[in-house]
This record gives sequence, C-alpha cells and structure tokens, in this order.
Amino acid sequence: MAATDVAPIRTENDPAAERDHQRDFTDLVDRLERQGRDAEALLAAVQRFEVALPTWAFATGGTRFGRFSGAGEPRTLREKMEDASLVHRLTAGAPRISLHIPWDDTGDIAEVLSDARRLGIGFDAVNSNTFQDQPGQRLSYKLGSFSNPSAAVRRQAIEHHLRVIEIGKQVGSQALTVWLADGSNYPGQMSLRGSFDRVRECLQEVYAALPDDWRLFTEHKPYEPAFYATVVQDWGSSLVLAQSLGERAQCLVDLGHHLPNANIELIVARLLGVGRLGGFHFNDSKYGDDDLTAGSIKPYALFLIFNELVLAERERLPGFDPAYMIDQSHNLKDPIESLLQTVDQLQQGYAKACLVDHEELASHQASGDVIMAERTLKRAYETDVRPLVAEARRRRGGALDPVLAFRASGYRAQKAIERPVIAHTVAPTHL
Ligand code: RM4
Ligand code: MN
Ligand code: MN
Repeated sequence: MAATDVAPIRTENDPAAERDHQRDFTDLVDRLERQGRDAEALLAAVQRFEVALPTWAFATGGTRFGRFSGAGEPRTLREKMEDASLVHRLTAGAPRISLHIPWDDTGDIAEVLSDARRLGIGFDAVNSNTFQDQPGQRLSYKLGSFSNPSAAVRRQAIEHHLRVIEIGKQVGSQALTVWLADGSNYPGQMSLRGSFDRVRECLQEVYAALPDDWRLFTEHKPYEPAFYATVVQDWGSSLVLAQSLGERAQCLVDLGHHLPNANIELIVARLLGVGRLGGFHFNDSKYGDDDLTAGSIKPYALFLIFNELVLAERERLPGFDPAYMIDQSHNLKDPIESLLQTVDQLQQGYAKACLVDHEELASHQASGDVIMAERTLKRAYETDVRPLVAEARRRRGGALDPVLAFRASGYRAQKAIERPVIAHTVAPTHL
C-alpha cells in the first residue's frame, strides 16, 4: 500500500462487544423512554454534532523542557490529513481540519485540495501565527506583532493575515482565528492602552479584507508567553475587539485560556447573550493552557458549557452558529488516540446536555427550587450515554469504541514503517 492510501480499518468485528452494546443500548432506550425522551431524536442530534481537528495536534507535542516523539507520527500536512480522516472515520464526528499557517503552508494548494477530496475531509477556520519568527522572516515578532510600536512590524503581521485569508479562501474555509501572543513580561515594557489600540487598528484592516461570508474569531489567553500583561488577555478584551470590528467578528473560547476557577459556562452565556460567541477550542486543563484531552479533568464543567449551547440551540438564539474545534497538545498520549477520546468525550457531553429538560429546569428556577433545579441538571449529567453515542457513531459508519478499533487496526504500527523519522521535518508545535 502506498503511504498516501487510506489504511483499511475494521471498525468492529467483536461479536461479544456487539451483543453487549445491543443490550446496553436497548436498556438505555427503555430508560429514556420511561422519562418521556425520544431516543431517536437524541441519536439524530448526536449524529449532527461535528467538531474540527487541529492539524497541529497530530504530531507529538512537547513542553519547553522537551519533546518525546512517538513512532509513526505524521511529518507532513498530507500525513496529518490521513490521520485526521481516520479520526473522522472512527468517530463519524470530525469531518474538517483547522489549518495553521505557516505550519501548514505547503505551497501547493491544488495538492492539498486533492488530498482532502481523496480523504473525505473539509476545512474549518484557518489560524494565523505571529507568535514565532519564521526562517527568513524580515522583521521579528519578539516584541509583538499587531501591538508592536514599529509600523513596519505591524504591516508585516497584517500581510501575513492577508496571506492566511488567501489560503483559507482557496481551501474553502469561512473563518479566521486570531490568537496573538502579544504582551509584556515586565511593567513598563509596553503601553497598556497603546498596545491594545494598535491591535484593534490592525485587526480592523484584516477584518476589512475578509470575504463577505467569513467570520473573524478573536481568541484571548491570560498569560504565556507574556507573563505580565497579555494584550488580548480575557474575554472582556476579546469582546471589545469583536464589537469594535463589526457583526462578523466574534469571540473564540479556548477552554484552557482562563485564570484558575473561572466560570467558563458563565462566560459562554454572556457571549451568547450579546451574539458574539464564535466558537471553541476544546481541551481541558488543571492549571493553565494545559491542552489536555477534553473531559479528562473537569467533565461536569464541559457538560455545563454544552448545556448553555444546547439551550441556545433550542431557543434558536439569533446568529447562533458556534464553530466547534479542538486545540490540544499530546506529549504523552498517542495523538490519534487522544483525539478519538476527545471526540467521544465531546459527543458524550453534548448528548448529556441534550438530555436536560429545560422546561422543567425553568419551572424550578421560577419557583426557586434550588434542589430540584440542580437535580434536573444532574439527572442528565449522570445518565450513562455511552451506548447512545456508540450507536450514533455506528449508524454513520464509525466505531462503537474508536480507541479499541484504532488499536485493533494496526494503523500506528503500519505508519511507524511508512513514516521513518526524517531529521528536522516535524514542526515543533506547542513547544
Ligand atoms: C495557543 C492558542 C492558539 C493555538 C496556538 C498553537 O495557545 O491556543 O489557539 O493556535 O496555541
Ligand atoms: Mn486555542
Ligand atoms: Mn492555547
């Protein structure tokens, strides 16, 4: 088999697992129906749930202390796309990738498009990168890009964004995500107001260059690499930017980009309330921008976020159209396995949120019944929806258990042979 062919994957052929699944699913349908829920409608909702995969999450990640690469990791965009298409086939819920430029700028869009067609994947938001200097780059971003006091550096950063939009147009993206590392490490290093004004001015120019059917997502992050003051530090700064740009500018919420104990579902509710929730970078964290597998640390918080989203969906909130994306770094787990786990966790979180009886919740809220209101949420959260999401995947050609199907397939061992490590080829993402 050529290295570019899609490896055949036996999704399931374990009769015992199949039988157990049928019994578990029938039991769950029975339980749901006793609660007056329509299991088929829930299945259809889970089948509609889609999330985009980040190309930068397929190679082994690292920390600033080191990187421990795994065998068979992808070395090129084509190989990342092969892995992405496998994740989609097993989960039936991840049909698009999110490109990061210049990491994914191969210089040959026609080839990227033909690979994407062959692999059956599409393109979500494109991401810019002014947080690193690239080889041969004229001016340095060491002291900022859009916030840089030098007009020439700002111009270079704007030009980069125009190029990202150009690539996005060619692959059929409809959104640009801008995360800026701009900020300072020491008081006095930069003007706190001036730097924000400069970012806003540059973004206005980028926004003006967006195609009419595109959105621009501003992504905030409290610290790292800036350790004293980040320019787009919090959702308030992100919202100010989005509102000053125009209707098609919205905020992106990366679940790891909050100071400890922030109530992310509340932030989501606020952004929804003003029509500025653009999308998500799903992941999980214990301390900071840890980029861990979604649902691995705070699954209840993930459910509460989905609860806000499902409520907005049910209320048909005007303009509600969040872009769901993953942003993770895998420095210990096999990246494909982590992404399979992630999509499964998101499918479960979403399914549980779909189980919330919002009418009942509203009536408990109105009568001030705190216990019953909380129980309404907990009843949904504590339902074991695994048979439901497994069935949803299976009906769309995916696997009952994506991680086990992946392990049974021998894909990684095959790729370890096809993808020998070539020195200096793996982009040091998230280092
Ligand atoms: C940042 C941020 C961005 C991502 C980069 C690689 O921390 O989360 O979304 O593009 O990492
Ligand atoms: Mn992110
Ligand atoms: Mn991040």
